[in-house]
Amino acid sequence: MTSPLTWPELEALTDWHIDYVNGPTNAQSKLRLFGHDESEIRVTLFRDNHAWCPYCQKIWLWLEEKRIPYRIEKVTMFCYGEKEQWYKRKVPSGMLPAIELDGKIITESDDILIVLEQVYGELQFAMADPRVMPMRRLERLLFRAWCNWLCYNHRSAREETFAREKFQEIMGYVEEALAATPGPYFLEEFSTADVIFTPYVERMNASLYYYKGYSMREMNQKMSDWFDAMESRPTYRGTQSDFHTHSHDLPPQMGGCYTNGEDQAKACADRVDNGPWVGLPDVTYAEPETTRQEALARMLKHRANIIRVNPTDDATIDTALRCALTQMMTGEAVQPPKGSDVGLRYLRDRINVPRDMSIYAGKRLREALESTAALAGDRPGPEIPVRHRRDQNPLEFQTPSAFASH
Ligand SMILES: N[C@@H](CCC(=O)N[C@@H](CS)C(=O)NCC(=O)O)C(=O)O
Repeated sequence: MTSPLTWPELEALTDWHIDYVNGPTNAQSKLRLFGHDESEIRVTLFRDNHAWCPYCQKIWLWLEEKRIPYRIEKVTMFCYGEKEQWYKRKVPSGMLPAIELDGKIITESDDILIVLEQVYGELQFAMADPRVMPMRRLERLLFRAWCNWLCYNHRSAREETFAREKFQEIMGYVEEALAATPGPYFLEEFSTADVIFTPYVERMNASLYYYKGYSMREMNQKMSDWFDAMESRPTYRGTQSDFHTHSHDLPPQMGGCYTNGEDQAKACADRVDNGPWVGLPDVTYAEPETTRQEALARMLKHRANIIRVNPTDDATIDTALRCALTQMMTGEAVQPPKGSDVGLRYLRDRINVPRDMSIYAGKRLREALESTAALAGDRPGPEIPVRHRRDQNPLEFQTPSAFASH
């Protein structure tokens, strides 16, 4: 094939759609009913636009597991844009997450879960249950060991090793806790304890691979079984991010993430940045058949804004994107226009999972963008900033077309 498909030809290749209101957990939903009537809604969840905030993921997952009807309002985080005035009037600190329950605002993720379980019942066990409390403490211990390893510029190899060993020591306790239950979860059954662990272990798995060359999921058998069990849940799959997204969303949120500079870390980071993405230990469930159709549908929906914000001129990137999408859908490589390598890699580096699409769809799209970019040249895209992510300001996508389906 020498020329790319046209946009209408591409449109004919996907009929991917999901039910945002009653279907599987999805980052794009603004309303969740689970078969209830809209009049039954008592809760609004305020969470960050990009699904980067770990504490928001906790509440999101809990509500999805309990199948509580709720609305979602998305708010901008400081690291990628300006906080909405309407949100500051509700929550003056601007902190996320928050819920509005029967008109009352509640902040602090643990307090939110406690209030929610008073209203809707526990997710298997109460937050204050004597079986849950030690798991909550263990999660915080692991969190601190992770921060101490990842977020400090260790000046000597000795300091770096000490931080790694401390983390591995706490991981050992986590392994023991998981081994002490009959199934793969933190308590006898899936429960609030698993929800509490989810956001940060997902971020640890990604960041330690990228910055330290340490594959948490592959090095800890029980943790690996836990991830596999979580991935069997459509709720978790809907909130699940990938290594690329977290490796680059964490630095501004954490105040910096530091590589140990080892060859292993460099190789891991190179794979996360440049592929191949399929096969990375950020997901192990079998790839659904519709992932390319999903990636295409999401691209079609946002293509006007995607083209507008791209650093390459509109006509060139328009053609180049169609080349990449044609390749993704037909398997045939199409030579993109000269000079489009930078623009294609700009987009490759800014696909966000699960904000834009599911984990495998993200991998397939990155793959198509990279293989097409490689035909045009080897120039990298503009560097991904580490102190802020204003390159991801959601205002750029807030046009009527972006909200057409809501
Ligand atoms: N202890 C709070 C922590 C919440 C928190 O740190 N939220 C961060 C995002 S992860 C936040 O809203 N920061 C303001 C911003 O980034 O805009 C909780 O558990 O809810």
